[in-house]
Amino acid sequence: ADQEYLKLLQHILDNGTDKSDRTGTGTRSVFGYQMRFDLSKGFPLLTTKRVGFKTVASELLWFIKGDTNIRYLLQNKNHIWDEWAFKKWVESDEYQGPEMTDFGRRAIVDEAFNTEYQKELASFCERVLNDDEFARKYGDLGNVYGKQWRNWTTSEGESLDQLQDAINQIKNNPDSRRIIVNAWNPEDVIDAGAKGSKAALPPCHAMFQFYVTNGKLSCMLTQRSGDTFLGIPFNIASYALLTHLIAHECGLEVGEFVHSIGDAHIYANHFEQVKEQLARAPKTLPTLKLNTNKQSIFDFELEDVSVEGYDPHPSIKAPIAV
Ligand code: THF
Repeated sequence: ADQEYLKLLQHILDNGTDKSDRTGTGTRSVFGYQMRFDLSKGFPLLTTKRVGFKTVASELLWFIKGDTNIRYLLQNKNHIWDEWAFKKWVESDEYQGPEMTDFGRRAIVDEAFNTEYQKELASFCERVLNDDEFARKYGDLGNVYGKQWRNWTTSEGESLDQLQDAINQIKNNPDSRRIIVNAWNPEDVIDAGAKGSKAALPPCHAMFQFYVTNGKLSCMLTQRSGDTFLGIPFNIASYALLTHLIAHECGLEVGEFVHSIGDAHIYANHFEQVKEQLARAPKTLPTLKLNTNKQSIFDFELEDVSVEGYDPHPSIKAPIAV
């Protein structure tokens, strides 16, 4: 798995074009890239840097529950979505604290501001954890993944459970070429991130499709935009875990995870980290352990999933672009 991923990093460094972006950080990027991971050869959690499996798993279980409020993530010490909820809070009329405009970029370049920002962000997380009313209002990211997967609202006001439908199709009509879950809802995406919008940001992993052959379940993800150093390792592990969970429920073995990316980029402030990772030798992949007393993916909790034999190189820190 590492080889396939390292090849993408090298490909972007060698062939990408330097391009400005929404966050003002600057990226090097390529357009249109596909990776394949044979899930029967080990669980694709990168070994050339440590990737937090519990963080991947709690995020995925949060999507599967149909939850869009970061409170569940915080309860599981998962902080990868904090900035997006925090952004809604500091842009609201109710916010009275220090000026936080453009906090993501300023936190990186201004040490004094960063101290103030970290303090403000920590107290925001405390409030989401402890204040129900506040959490309802400001912990929610709106119509993001969990909502679209489990509770897509139709033009008639009905609710669709795309994930349950996909599982039903895998069980009952496995040759189907229509086993798709779509997170890209044009109506919600059009002004995503703007003040008062229905979604905090448009989905990066926009749609996925399942394929069954020879008793094996494969999954292909179509991702519009990929933060190759920070996000992609999470996305690979997340969809690999999802494929395992659904295969388990449906009594299938795992096949391949195919990862298609539109704009695959490396942020300019990740170049040093990427070079460090490229110099490392891949190790043996871990194996995934699922609690076999559970059947339905909707019953799985964090303690029901783990990896065995994970002995990666150390983690490599990098700033996230917001
Ligand atoms: N925005 C950007 N710029 N990149 C992304 O990958 C991204 N995501 C989600 C939404 N917006 C995005 C959030 N996913 C980390 C990993 C995934 C994230 C956000 C942050 C991260 O910082 N990882 C660190 C430490 C994580 C930890 O706490 O264990 C790492 O070293 O991997 C794409 O889905």
